[in-house]
Amino acid sequence: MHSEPGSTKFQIDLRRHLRQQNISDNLVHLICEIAEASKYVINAVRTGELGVAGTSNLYGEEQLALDVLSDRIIRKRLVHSGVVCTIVSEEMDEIFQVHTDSDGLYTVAYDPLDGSSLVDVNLAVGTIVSIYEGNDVLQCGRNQVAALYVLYGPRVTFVYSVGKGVHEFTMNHLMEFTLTRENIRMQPSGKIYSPGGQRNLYGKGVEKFVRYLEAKGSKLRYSGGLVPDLNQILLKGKGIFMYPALNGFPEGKLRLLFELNPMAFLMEQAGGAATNGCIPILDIKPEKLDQRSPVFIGSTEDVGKAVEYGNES
Ligand code: AFP
Repeated sequence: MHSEPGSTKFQIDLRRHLRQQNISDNLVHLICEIAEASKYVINAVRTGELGVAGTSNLYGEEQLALDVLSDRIIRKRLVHSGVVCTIVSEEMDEIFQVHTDSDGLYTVAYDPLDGSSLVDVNLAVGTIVSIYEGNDVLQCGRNQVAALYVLYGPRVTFVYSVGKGVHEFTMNHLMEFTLTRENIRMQPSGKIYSPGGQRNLYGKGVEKFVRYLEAKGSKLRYSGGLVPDLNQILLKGKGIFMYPALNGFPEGKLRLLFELNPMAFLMEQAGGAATNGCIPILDIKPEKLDQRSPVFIGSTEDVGKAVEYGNES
């Protein structure tokens, strides 16, 4: 079980916790720099200009001013960290090479403000980050050395894993991240489901899976923001999020490099599962930066059922 707030672990700050994970000083520094950058993103989310930027992202989608501002904040921090060789962002059209030599340095893939279109209706949004060694941006997600997200909700939380469990930090009144949950664990099944995409475009198998979930008493919880929706399942320790293949959209919507690989890494580290319906998300070999994939992610038994139903003819 993970530790509850109020225990002695409550006072551990992020840098101290990272140092206990037996990882490189460069990786400790990099993750702390991302945490620092998130404090400026918070300010942008809370007070920044809303509206469109007049540009489009890697996927050809219209960018909001907040997308561009958040991306610039994080990228600048990564470049000046001194430990990043390569950067890819959902909001940038191409790979950003910081150093040609990758020895001891990291590649960072990130979505600076996932769900940004929810800010103007005051719903929670987040930053999602994937970290790899070396400068190959198309590695399988299983190669990640770290994954994390920052959730800008009623509280600001920072959830990370470096392959040794999943841990949550909460920002205090001094804007410091202190440990609030350690070694977050998933139960094998749950009664929350988070179904993305238009229901009328679901395949027959997925439709039957949703009816199975409703028959077992699962409740629908869906905000349209991947970070808060998955954070709810992770922190409650049960349930399933899905954004399946849709009729006409066989790859679904969610982005492999910037959303699914980091979230799948965290979920597997918490004892959950993440699949595209056939193989684990983390085993998909990316072919292109803007690759999308269907996803079922959460409690192992629920994900297993999704695969069973999905494979029904
Ligand atoms: P944006 O970052 O373009 O707002 O998309 C957010 C997202 O990728 C992810 O956060 C949600 O889970 C998903 O889209 C919601 O998609 P639908 O609006 O189609 O349900």
